[in-house]
Amino acid sequence: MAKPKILLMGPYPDWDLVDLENRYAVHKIYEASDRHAYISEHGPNIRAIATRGELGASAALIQNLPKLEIISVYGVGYDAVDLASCRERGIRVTNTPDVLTNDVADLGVAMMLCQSRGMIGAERWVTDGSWAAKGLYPLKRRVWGRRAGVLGLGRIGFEVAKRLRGFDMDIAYSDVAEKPHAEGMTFVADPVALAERSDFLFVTLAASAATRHIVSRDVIAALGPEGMLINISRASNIDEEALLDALGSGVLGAAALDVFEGEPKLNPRFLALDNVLLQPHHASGTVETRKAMGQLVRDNLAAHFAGAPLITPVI
Ligand code: 8YV
Repeated sequence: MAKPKILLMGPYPDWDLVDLENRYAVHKIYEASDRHAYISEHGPNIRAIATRGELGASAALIQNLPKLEIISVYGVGYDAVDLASCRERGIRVTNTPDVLTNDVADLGVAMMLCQSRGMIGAERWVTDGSWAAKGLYPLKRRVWGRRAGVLGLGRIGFEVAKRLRGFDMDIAYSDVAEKPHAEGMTFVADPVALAERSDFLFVTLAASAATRHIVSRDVIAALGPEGMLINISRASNIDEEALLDALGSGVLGAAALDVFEGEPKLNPRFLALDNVLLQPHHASGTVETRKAMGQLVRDNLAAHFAGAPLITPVI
């Protein structure tokens, strides 16, 4: 029997690619110089898409794939997949929850520590000779015992909060409703009120049209000149222009960001700021987690083509 044809939206490590190429006729759209021509040629026979969380599948793409049955997302976030089109056509969607939760939480907390203690600048202070020439490194701000806010107490937000407890922090959270498992944390429904009572605000909510710019100009101003915003979710959750304005003017103290509008191309205004820590969307980027994510992508595809229940279905 002919191998099912699948479309890869972005590159995968060899430990996934070898298996994918064994099982499927793999079409790598990211290698095509003319994507429209590529889809016109191969689109009619594509039965599955494997894609990264932040790349996804638009309504226009889905429309050009009449035989599409499943989209297997390499990531927990599936905001880049047009779910309405999938629902309409009965196309299944899977993601990779749980396996990446701890690594994403680790990076969020690491960014808080790194930024608050000025570790990047401190290394430069050593390597550029400032330590020897100028003496002591400027004092930075403490983390332990301070106030943290978690915007979105899902799997990742919960793991962030669990880690913050180890720093004896006063933790509050916002979510659509109070969570039963949030012992020792204060529920604050309004994101502005949450920001007002936080020194560090973690953005950990799944992105959707409903959460777009939930971190608004008002939330950013409420966090204030001593506050730090840490984003390990999606850029769309934050009003990025407002964030850039606030970082530039000192309305907001600092930020630590793993995700950006239009990434991997950043708004150049970010590069001119000295109060932001910039990371290349790698919160899930450990060998262990990426292997587990790849395995789930492949297991979901295999289950689908074997007519078995999907492992981690979204729809
Ligand atoms: C990316 C992510 O998928 O889980 C998500 O939603 O954004 C990430 O894990 C990963 O960086 C691969 O590009």
